[in-house]
Amino acid sequence: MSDQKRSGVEVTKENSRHLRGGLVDQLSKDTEKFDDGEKNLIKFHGSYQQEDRDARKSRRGEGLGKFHIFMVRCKIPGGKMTADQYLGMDALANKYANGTIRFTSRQSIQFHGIVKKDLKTHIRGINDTLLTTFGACGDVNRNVMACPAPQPGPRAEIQVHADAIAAHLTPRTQAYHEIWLDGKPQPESGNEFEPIYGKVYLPRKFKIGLGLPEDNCVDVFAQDLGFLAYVEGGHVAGYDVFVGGGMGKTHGNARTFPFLGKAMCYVEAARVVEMSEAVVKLFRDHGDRGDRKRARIKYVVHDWGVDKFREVLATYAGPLTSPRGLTVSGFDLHLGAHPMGDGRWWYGVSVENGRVKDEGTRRMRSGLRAVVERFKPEVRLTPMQDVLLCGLSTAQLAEVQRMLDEYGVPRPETISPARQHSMACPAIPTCGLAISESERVLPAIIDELDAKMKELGLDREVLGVRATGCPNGCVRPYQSDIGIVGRSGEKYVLFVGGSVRGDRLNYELRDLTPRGEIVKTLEPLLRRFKEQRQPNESFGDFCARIGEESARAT
Ligand code: SRM
Ligand code: SF4
Repeated sequence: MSDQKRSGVEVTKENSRHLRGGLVDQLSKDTEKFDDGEKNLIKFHGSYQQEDRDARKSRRGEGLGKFHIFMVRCKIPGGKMTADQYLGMDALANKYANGTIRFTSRQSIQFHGIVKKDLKTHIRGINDTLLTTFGACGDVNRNVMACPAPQPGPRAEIQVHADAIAAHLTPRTQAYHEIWLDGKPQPESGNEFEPIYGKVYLPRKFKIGLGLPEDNCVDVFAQDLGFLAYVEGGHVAGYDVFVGGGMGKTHGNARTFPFLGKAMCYVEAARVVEMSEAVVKLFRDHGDRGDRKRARIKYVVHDWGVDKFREVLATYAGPLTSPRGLTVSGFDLHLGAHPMGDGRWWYGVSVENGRVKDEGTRRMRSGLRAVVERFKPEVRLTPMQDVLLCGLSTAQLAEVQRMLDEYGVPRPETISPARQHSMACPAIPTCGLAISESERVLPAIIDELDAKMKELGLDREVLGVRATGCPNGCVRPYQSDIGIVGRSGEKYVLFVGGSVRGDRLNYELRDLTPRGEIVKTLEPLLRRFKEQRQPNESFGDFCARIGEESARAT
């Protein structure tokens, strides 16, 4: 492809000497931000240059420019970490970040509000706990998701596969080590061999998740590459392989759209890493390197169709076996107390929108810190931005519950199903792409929705509500029962008709819905659901059954 057709980021990557660029030099300078090229390169290292959007107006009034801050994201396959690693993250949140920890929709941790002079120390601090930020963002394979429930058998095997895929797809460049961990440049620095990615890495981000048919908590169909386990004799024998899932779209650009992964083949468990490499290489060679808005593998699948995609995939992976036709039947939040199968327990704590903070009497951050310090449980982050405390004895479980009560952390059974199943992205104040509020307004929308559901006698209904501040879809809103997507300031696009199973896209109910009218707009449909639902039918299934036109006319 000629330089004219390649996006600017492609040129930056190619000239970066395997992701180094001028990062060492610019880190040593007393500036608040990076130049444009390096601003793109730090993403590969797990950080985004952002602006404190709350401060924008007052700074402008004072004649000041943007206040630059940095987001740092870890890469934690399957969200699995030790107690000490969690405590390390907790300590860093105060030292250099804004005093909160943010659990993400891909089972990881983000920090916000770090200033440039602290960035290196912060990233080094994460590495001191043996976690990393390398490849958490950027045009490489991102955090690999896996069902976090700590159970022997298939789930434990899925975690092993997730770890193996993550390790295999980690870039080989030593740049990260040299820049953030004070590794000395080696003679081969900048000329390393990247056997999977090559010199310009991938056209865009790439995401992998592994799930189970009875529990699609990782949203397999939203992944660029999703593996759905086929279990035989209590073990994962292999996976149906889905390619092309993705959520992002741009308002008003019909060439961009959310898409669910398509079943391409079946692969034995022993070949899951090989298959991942094959799909990644296909994307490397055939993804769009000119238009970053269309540079996802979902558009390759969409534009080629499944048959051609399979044909080309076979040239990378060898002859393909037909998929087994696995479908998803369930979804689990993994909250509350559950036996691990070996006499111990895990306790799942619901964290509203993944934000771990102390606020008034609800001291989530202190409460989690106290129980993790005392009992040293293994910590698992979930794809729903929640946390599981694992390996507790029966006595410890009771004590954990008692302590969390003391810190004002609500027990899962006291939280409405709609709130438990809700997610929001950070949006304003940190995300530069946000058009509308999300994390800061969803709790109040859920309050209103809960009240309405109660009035209608529907308050025990499982209802997935996902809100984002723009159409990029960071909490996967286009598969949920109710999707709320930022459109313009106080106005949102309202979607209905998905499912917590994640196996169907929802549809637009109403564009430009003022925030204050979201629940009012849903009310007639909720009433109709109550009257006309079929036995055990969920709200999303009901909306899908009656269809778009009928729903809009309600
Ligand atoms: Fe995302 C960009 C936050 C999961 C699709 N996402 C961003 C950025 C980095 C904004 C930016 O580019 O400047 C956001 C940082 C906000 C902030 O202040 O922290 C951001 N995305 C998040 C997180 C933190 C949302 C959350 O509430 O948890 C999630 C971090 C996951 C992680 O740990 O790796 C997050 N983002 C997702 C997901 C869900 C998933 O992967 O399962 C999606 C939809 C799936 C997909 O990729 O299609 C998603 N994020 C996007 C997109 C749209 C990409 C596209 O194909 O068009 C963007 C925009 C972009 O890349 O240019 C984006
Ligand atoms: Fe930002 Fe949009 Fe993602 Fe929300 S959905 S975090 S507003 S990019």
